[in-house]
Amino acid sequence: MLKKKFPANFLWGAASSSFQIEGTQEGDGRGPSIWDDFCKQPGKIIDGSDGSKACDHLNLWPRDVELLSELGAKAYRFSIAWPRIFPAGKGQVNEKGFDFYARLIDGLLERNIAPWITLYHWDLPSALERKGGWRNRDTAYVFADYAAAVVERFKDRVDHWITHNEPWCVAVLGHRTGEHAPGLKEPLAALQTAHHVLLSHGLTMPRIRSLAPKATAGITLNLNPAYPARPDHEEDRQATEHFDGDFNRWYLDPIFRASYPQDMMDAYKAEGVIDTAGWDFIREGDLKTIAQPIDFLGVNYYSRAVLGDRGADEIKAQKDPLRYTAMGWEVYPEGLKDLMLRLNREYPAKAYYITENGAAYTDHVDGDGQIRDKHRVRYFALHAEQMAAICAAGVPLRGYFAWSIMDNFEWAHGYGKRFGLVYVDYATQVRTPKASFRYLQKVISANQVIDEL
Ligand code: IFM
Repeated sequence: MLKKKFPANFLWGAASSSFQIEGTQEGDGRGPSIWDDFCKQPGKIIDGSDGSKACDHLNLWPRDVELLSELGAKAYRFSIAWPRIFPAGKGQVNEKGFDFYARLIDGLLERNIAPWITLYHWDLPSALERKGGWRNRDTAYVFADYAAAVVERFKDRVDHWITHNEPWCVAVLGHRTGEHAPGLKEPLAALQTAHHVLLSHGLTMPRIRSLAPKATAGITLNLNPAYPARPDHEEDRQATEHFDGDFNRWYLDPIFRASYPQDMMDAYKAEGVIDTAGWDFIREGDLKTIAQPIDFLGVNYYSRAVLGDRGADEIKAQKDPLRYTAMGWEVYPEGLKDLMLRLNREYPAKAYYITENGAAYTDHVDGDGQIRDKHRVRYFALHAEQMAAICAAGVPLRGYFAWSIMDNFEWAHGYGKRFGLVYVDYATQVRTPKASFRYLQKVISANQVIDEL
């Protein structure tokens, strides 16, 4: 039997990110970001949409704070849009940007909701992209200055900082597969980006420490436990090891061990990713900088990866919402436990937080206006059960942020994939809590897993 109660101080919250919800109205002084540019390129966003309106959170934030409060959230994880603070990435400050976040932070504090700020959730100022973006080492230093300016401004009110969200996505989706901004398909650029993003994390940590000595700070990684489809096949086992190296260890090792995994360095070289300049972009001392002590590791968990041929039945199962979400991601709550036990063993941290977890499903608004998203309820219930077991196993898992407080702009998928606890009618901007919102509300208030409603 799984133990179903959560520890007394378990932190419950919900998450979002700037570009996905704010809206980028002209006239507010915000500069363009790589995502504004990317959305303008034909064919990049499935439904041809962009972030100009999104959830209009820039204006409707008081309602969103009310919803967080109604949910019972003790914390809200959101990101600051870098180009809203520094429209050109550095130099001139946009005070209106600071004012917006100050209002939001104060609104949260009035309701006893702790702000957890992510400093980078992908909206790089376009001006910096023109100088090479994350391929350019200078960006790491410019990021640390931007981050320090934000921490300096809000250190009296904000005690929790996350430097980056999901460096893998920034590096690989943005620079290797081209699915995300800036849309490059250059494997070497992806490795350079990963390194400079991690370096910027390492440069920023001591800045946070000296500006806000009492604050806690860390980084969020998206991690996917990997499994061979056929454990008795050597090729599946090898593919699993490679996936784990590329997706998980490439980020965990530098942060926790001050080194890149040697097997992956060899693999990238063998695959021809590394050119004649070799690993020049990794300079002496960088890894020591990256491996700054962190107060917590943020973990974004959605699914697992299975490497090798899983057979025709599994392909059919992809249509079954009990098995796969609308993103085509397998519902595999056990993976969360496998992952957290492994992290605790191999990459021990003072604390872990699940900084994202959730599911996209096609929602229907019933005749009575309700959204009975039973598959999402089930998804949360199954993951909550695993979390209770993870805590009971002694892993210092201290909190959980559901992704996402509301439906929003799901990057290259546009507005078609809904992850929200709250349904957003994009035409009217009316917000309606879904059944999953009510479910999580009960879990939070009881601080224990509740059987599905
Ligand atoms: O919407 C994203 C979020 O921005 C980063 N993590 C995964 C979510 C779902 O794809």
